Amino acid sequence: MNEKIIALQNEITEKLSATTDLSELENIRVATLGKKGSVTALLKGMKDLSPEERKSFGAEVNSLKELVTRKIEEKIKELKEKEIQAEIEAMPLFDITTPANLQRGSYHPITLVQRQCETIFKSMGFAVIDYPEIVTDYECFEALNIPKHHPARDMQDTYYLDNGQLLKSHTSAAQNAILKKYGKDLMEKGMPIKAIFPGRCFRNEATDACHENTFFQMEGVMVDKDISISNLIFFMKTMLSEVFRKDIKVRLRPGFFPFVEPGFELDISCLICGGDGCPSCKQSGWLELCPCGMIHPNVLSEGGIDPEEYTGFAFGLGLTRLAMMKYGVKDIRNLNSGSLKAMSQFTDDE
Ligand code: FA5
Repeated sequence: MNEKIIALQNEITEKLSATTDLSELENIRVATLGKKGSVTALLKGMKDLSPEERKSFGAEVNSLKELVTRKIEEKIKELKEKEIQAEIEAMPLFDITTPANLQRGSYHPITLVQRQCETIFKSMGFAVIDYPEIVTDYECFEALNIPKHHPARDMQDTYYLDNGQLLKSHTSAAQNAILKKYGKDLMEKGMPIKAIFPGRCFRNEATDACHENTFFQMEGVMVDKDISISNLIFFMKTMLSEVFRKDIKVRLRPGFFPFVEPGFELDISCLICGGDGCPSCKQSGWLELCPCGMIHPNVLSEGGIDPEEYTGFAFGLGLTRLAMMKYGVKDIRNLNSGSLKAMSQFTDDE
């Protein structure tokens, strides 16, 4: 190998290994491979050599150029990695003794009343059952004594899927499946069906201070021999007195629902205006809260239960409205606002 080339290679290798920063490395690159660099100068000087010398000298200079290029690339990688490592090391360490400055989360007011109602009903022997939000026309209407084209369907327009299923417009949609699933077994054992099933409901309707298109209900059913309206009234009274823990005015009036007979509307005197009338109660002083009634014999039969032998009650508590009344939320739409600031002010008072 040409001595000049060997000397230059040693000199460059030494400089490269001594380099500790990227800008210095760039200077070496320019001084060797740049236009006026030492390796480039050797290549340029080849024109003065004889053709024989040029061949072997040219091959040696080219391999020197390749070697220097490779070493520079390796050095760039090495220095960049060192730079990142230094940055990481310079970062402050986590101080685990620093007190956490996190905002605590909170339950949504609807979750709070739902849990409270579940506790109340569980303590009275009711099971809590979860049910899907997407149901069939049969579950939501036909099994509930509301055949196709029945005018009662107009009261509950909802959202339909392409496959004919729908978003349930009321939690009553779970009644038939629950009667079928648990009825026979419990009846054979001489035990009542006692279940509540809270869930989200959907209705295609205009919103106002007390109507949302997405809201929560909690259905309840009890079926056994000799169940009567007095049982229904007892459970409604117990639930309301436990939830509000103060005297509230309620009224029971006849109400029509094809799946109960007789049917009632249970209204609560508006706790926002004290019964004087305001937008929260549509100026009536009363808010429809929990329609209920004795399960219609057709609904019991459709659920596989003999209406000659058994009777039962059902109710459909408006959980979202209950949260409004309990927490003094004037407009139901605030409950779906997703505002953490607004919702975090409510706490479980149990
Ligand atoms: C029903 O949904 C019946 N399934 C209730 C029922 C069950 C009756 C069992 C008899 C036996 P209604 O459409 O009235 O009924 O709704 C029941 C309750 O849900 C209302 O009293 C109200 O508190 C609440 N609710 C109904 N629509 C809305 C809405 N758009 N926004 C908020 N709450 C609503």
